[in-house]
Amino acid sequence: MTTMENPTAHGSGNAATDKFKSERVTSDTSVERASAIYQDVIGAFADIIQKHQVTYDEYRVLKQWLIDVGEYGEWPLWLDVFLEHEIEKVHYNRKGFTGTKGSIEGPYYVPDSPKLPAKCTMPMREKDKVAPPLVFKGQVTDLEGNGLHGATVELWHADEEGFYSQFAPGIPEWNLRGTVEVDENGNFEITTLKPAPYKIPADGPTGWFINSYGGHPWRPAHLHLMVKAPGKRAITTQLYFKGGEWVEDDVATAVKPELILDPQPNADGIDEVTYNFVLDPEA
Ligand code: MBD
Ligand code: FE
Repeated sequence: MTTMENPTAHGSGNAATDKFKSERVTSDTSVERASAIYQDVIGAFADIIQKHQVTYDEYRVLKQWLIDVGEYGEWPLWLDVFLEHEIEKVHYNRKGFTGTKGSIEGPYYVPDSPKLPAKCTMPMREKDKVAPPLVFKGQVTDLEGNGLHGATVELWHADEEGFYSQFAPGIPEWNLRGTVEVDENGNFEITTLKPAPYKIPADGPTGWFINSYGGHPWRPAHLHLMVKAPGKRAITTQLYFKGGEWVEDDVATAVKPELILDPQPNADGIDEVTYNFVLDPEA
């Protein structure tokens, strides 16, 4: 069923593809490196085809499916769910971070979200308030624990139905998105809501792919963050909720134990959690 309430795979896929295409991406990969990667990729395909004795029918289904993923605009979704975590691992290891752990960006980041003061409430609709409120506070510091004046905490997350603004119809543009400017000591205190788990659209090729191998389409409830400060390495990460559904079995393989929050009721009875972000110096 397609209604204004129910975003389609086509709709969210095409929105993510259009957003991605609006950036111009390049890489300075050498011919030698491209050749080495090419040979290994084709070699891995050859091994898989021989190991499983892949048939012509299966080959044609693959060809059709690849075409469908493109037509539904689902390459950002499929790639970020099934491959980005491995790229993120390389990024983290190669750069030797010792600060806060990163996690995947996913397909739904939008830059330049509205600026919010250090103590703020995320933009949300009245109807979003059926979700449990969450006070999310902390400090952005360097490796020595000094608060970082001038840092920003960009936060974006799904609503109580698991939908992201700008990628599902009928949601205000910057709903549950903001760029929080920390105070002079690096502190922030954000009131938001606890998002619902995210279900990959079942009516598109990524959903068909998951069904084909008997998998599930769920990501645990999560907050997306990008934390930046002058002279520091920016981090892209996600935070999860202890004991939440799918935390142990994320379809996108993006949960790390260091990134699991355990909010507790504060004096007002509202779930509250402190999480500090530690940024490495710029390379
Ligand atoms: C999401 O919300 C997400 O964070 C990722 C990585 C993939 C699909 C949807
Ligand atoms: Fe997400």
